[in-house]
Amino acid sequence: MLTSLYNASPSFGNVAPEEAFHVFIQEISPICQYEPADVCVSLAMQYADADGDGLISLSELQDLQMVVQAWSARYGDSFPAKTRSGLLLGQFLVNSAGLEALFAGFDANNDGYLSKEELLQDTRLDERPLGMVLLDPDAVDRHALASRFGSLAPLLQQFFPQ
Ligand SMILES: [Ca+2]
Ligand SMILES: [Ca+2]
Repeated sequence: MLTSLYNASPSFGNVAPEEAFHVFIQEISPICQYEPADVCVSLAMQYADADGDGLISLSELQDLQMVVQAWSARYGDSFPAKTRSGLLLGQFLVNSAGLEALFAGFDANNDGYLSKEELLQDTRLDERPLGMVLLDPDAVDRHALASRFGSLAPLLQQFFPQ
């Protein structure tokens, strides 16, 4: 099991945040591939939750976005083409929708924090790994999920043929 050593907090010894993130990704990848989705989601949340209050604030999400950008700029060339295009698509969607709007779309109780329940409000987790759950139309309310992307919703709907 991972420790909370790897989180997005600025002080991680002398290691640049994108290096720490690179280590984290290598550790979490097999877990997310093979373990039940909840384990993967919990670890990802723990990573983003720099102040350890169990919730994700907008500034924690903005910090994470910067780390991910630095990480893909530094390591992106070594990724397989499929991973690289997935990352670019993800960054495009987040940038286009706007991180703040996206945050608000998931913050169901409007308290300025994202809980795990809010992040997963369109998804029904089971014992399968996250990738399999997300590909299962019966486990994800894709229309609800797409609607959180505001003006990008119609574009996203096209990825989800019903
Ligand atoms: Ca937090
Ligand atoms: Ca909330």
